[in-house]
Amino acid sequence: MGKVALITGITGQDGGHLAELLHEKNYEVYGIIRGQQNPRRAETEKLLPFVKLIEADLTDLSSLVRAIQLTKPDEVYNLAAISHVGYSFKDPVLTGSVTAIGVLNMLEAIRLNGGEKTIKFYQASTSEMFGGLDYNRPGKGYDENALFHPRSPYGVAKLYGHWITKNYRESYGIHASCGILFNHEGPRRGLEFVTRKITNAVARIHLGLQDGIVLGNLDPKRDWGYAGDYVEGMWLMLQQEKPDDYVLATGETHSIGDFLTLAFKEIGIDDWKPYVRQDPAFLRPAEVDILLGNPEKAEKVLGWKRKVDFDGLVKMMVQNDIAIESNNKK
Ligand code: NDP
Ligand code: GDR
Repeated sequence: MGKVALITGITGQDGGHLAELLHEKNYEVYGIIRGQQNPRRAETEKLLPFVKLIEADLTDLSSLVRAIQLTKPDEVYNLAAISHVGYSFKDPVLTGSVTAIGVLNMLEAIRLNGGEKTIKFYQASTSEMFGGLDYNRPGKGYDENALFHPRSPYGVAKLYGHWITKNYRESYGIHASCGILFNHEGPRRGLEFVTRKITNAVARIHLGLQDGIVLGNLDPKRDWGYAGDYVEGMWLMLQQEKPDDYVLATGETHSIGDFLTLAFKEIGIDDWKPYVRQDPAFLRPAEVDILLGNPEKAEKVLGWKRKVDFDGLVKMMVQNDIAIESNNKK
C-alpha cells in the first residue's frame, strides 16, 4: 500500500473528487463523516467504496484526536466546512465553530498526537477571503499577496482558518499549505449553489418537468473552474518540499447571466429571460460582486493547469443533469 490520506468533508463535492484521485495514486483513503445518521452516507459508500469512513465532527476535538490515532495519516486534507456563503449569514455562530475553530481543532489533533513533523496538512482556503471590494487589478486578478476583505461570516471564518494554518506552520514547523481556491463546480456540486441550481433547472425545463427558475442577484461575476482539475492542485501542494499558499483559478470571470446564456443555449433556448424570476429571498446582506484569480504561482511552481474551460464546464453540468433527470422521470 502507498501513503495514507485522511479527508474531512468526504461527503462533499471536493471530497469525492479528491478521494478518487488519491485512490488512483494508490493511497489508502480515510474519510471523516459526521452525524449519527448522515443522510449522505449511503450515497458516499456507493460512490467511493474504497474509502474507509471514520465518524468524527470538526467541532469535537476528541473525535479528531481519535481519527488521527486510528488512521495514522501521511496527509490530512481539511475540506469540511459550512461552505454556503448565504447560509453562513443565517447560522453565523455555527459557521464560526465549524469553518474557523474546526480548522484549529484539526491542527491541534495533529499536534497533540505528535504529528506536526510527520503529517502534511491541506487547508481549504477560499477566494471569498478577498471579498471583491478592492478589485483593482484588471487583467491580473487576485494573487496570494492581495488584500483580504471578507464579506460574509463564511469568509471571515475561512480567514481565521487560513491564518491559524499559517500560524501552525510558523510556530510548530508543520508542513501545512493553504489552497486559495476560486469557485469550482461540476456535476457533483450541491444543488444549493447557483451553477448547479441553474443546470438542474435547465435540464428540468428541457424535459418539461419545471417552468422556470427563481434566483437572487444575477450581476455578480465569478472565476468558475472544474472541481476535478482543482483537487489535483490540492495534492500537488502537499507533494512540495516546502509548505506554501497557492491560488487556484482560471484567470477568467463570468457573470451569472453569462452562465445562464450558455446553459440555456445547451437546450436550444437563446433568450433565458422569460424563464428566470428574481426573489429578494436569495439576496445576501453583503455581496461579493466580482472575483477573478491569478493562478500564475501555482502554474509556475506546481505545474498546475486547469483543463476544463467555462463552456466545457457548463455543457458538462447541463448534460449530466439531463441524464439524471431523464432517469428520474422513467
Ligand atoms: P461541500 O459543501 O460540498 O462539502 C462540505 C463538507 O463539509 C461536507 O462533506 C459536510 O459533511 C462537511 N461538514 C460540514 N460540517 C461538518 C462538521 N461539523 N464536521 C465534519 N464535517 C462537516 O463543499 P465543497 O466540496 O464544495 O468544498 C470543500 C471545501 O473547500 C470547503 O471547505 C469549502 O468551503 C472550500 N472551498 C470550496 C470552493 C468551491 O468552489 N467548491 C472554493 C473555495 C473553497 P455533511 O455531509 O455532514 O454535511
Ligand atoms: P459562492 O457560490 O457564494 O461564490 O461560494 P454560490 O453559487 O452560492 O453563489 C454565487 C453567486 O451567485 C449569486 N446567486 C445565487 N446563489 C445561490 N446559491 N442561489 C441563488 O439562487 C442565487 N442567485 C444568485 C450569489 O449571490 C453569489 O453572488 C462558493 C462556495 O463554494 C464557497 O464555499 C466557496 O468558498 C466560494 O464559492 C469560492
